[in-house]
Amino acid sequence: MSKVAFITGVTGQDGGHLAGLLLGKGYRVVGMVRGQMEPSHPRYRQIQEDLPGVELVLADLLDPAALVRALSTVRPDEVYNLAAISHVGYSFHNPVLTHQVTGGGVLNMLEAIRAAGLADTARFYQASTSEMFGGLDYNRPSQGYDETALFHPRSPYGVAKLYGHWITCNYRESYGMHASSGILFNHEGERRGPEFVTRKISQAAARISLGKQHVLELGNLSAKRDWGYAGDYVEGMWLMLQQDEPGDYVLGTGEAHTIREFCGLAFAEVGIELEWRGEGPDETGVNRASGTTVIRVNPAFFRPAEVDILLADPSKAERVLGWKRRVDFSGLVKLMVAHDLEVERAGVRG
Ligand code: NAP
Ligand code: G4F
Repeated sequence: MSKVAFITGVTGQDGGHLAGLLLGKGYRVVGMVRGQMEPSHPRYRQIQEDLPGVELVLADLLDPAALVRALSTVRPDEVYNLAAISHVGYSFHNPVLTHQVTGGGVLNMLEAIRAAGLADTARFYQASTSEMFGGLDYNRPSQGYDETALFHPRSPYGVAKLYGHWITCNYRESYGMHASSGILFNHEGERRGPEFVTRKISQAAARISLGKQHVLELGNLSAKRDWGYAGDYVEGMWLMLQQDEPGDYVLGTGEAHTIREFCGLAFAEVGIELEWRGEGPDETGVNRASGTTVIRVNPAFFRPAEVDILLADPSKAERVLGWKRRVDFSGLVKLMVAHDLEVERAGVRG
């Protein structure tokens, strides 16, 4: 009998990578989708074409009864809760919804597992985040955040995720559930949504090199992130649920780079050498060969509170899970730009 996995957020970046990984391991994979369309609707054709074999079930993190129905029918061995409002900037504009979905949604999932009678058998993964650390000076960004570092979230998203993290720990301690929390640093790739900075840059580099776009507008260029490849991180999620005991694990690379550095590598991939001129909101990225401005700052993308630096110390995951990232920073930029060049040349969005 093959194992059964239930993935919320299957239409997202990580959901796609994880579904592919689990199908490859012989799992029966059921992905939860929301919205008013039936799972057979063409909107979901992309998942089904991309990952044939993923079954879809209709429910929403905000609808507890629908979650109980879905879980009672599927009766999974492993539940991966990846669904969330996941964009930090958006969470400042819609904090109440973020609190309900990204925070309260975790509680709805845990309660639904109990109500479906699966608390003793199903293993649970919660998608926690490095945004819970926040990155203030009195914390310890220079040595990297591990599982014992202090939390100090800096956005409604980070605060909601912290609730999700602690309620997962609480259900593990209260009901003995095999509930694990992956504290994941930024991970990117060809499935990343274009609203996140790395994909916005890789798409723009491809489009500008092909003459389809002139300028890329960005916010804070000096923020540093610990960026890895999403394909490596879903392997870590799976490993967490294969352990005898549940636990919390940081996944990251141990290297942090600025948005400026990401831009420099991405534009170099399409043959544009960038020169940075000016400072603050007047800073621009200029094509050194042509003298044309290809990047400028738009303060509309600044956040009310910023996380200046995120740096991981993933040594527990490396030691206990045997997890190791395979793709490094320059490899990540290369694969994203190569993908977007192919998509833009073919004239379809992907
Ligand atoms: P993503 O691409 O933004 O995907 C989010 C998913 O959540 C989508 O499938 C979305 O479905 C679903 N969703 C949103 N609201 C929902 C609701 N009310 N009910 C059911 N589903 C809902 O996110 P991701 O990058 O794959 O990240 C996966 C998870 O890891 C998220 O929880 C994120 O916060 C967390 N995380 C991500 C990173 C990272 O760097 N990627 C790092 C740390 C933690 P629709 O298609 O219907 O919108
Ligand atoms: O790509 P971002 O929007 O990702 P952010 O805020 O780090 O959040 C991502 O990673 C978290 C893990 O640490 C996840 F939990 C979360 O779900 C999400 O996947 O922004 C990265 C940095 C920020 O400092 C932002 O201010 O890039 C800066 N930035 C500069 N210009 C921009 C832009 N971010 C976006 N989205 N768009 C810009 O134009």
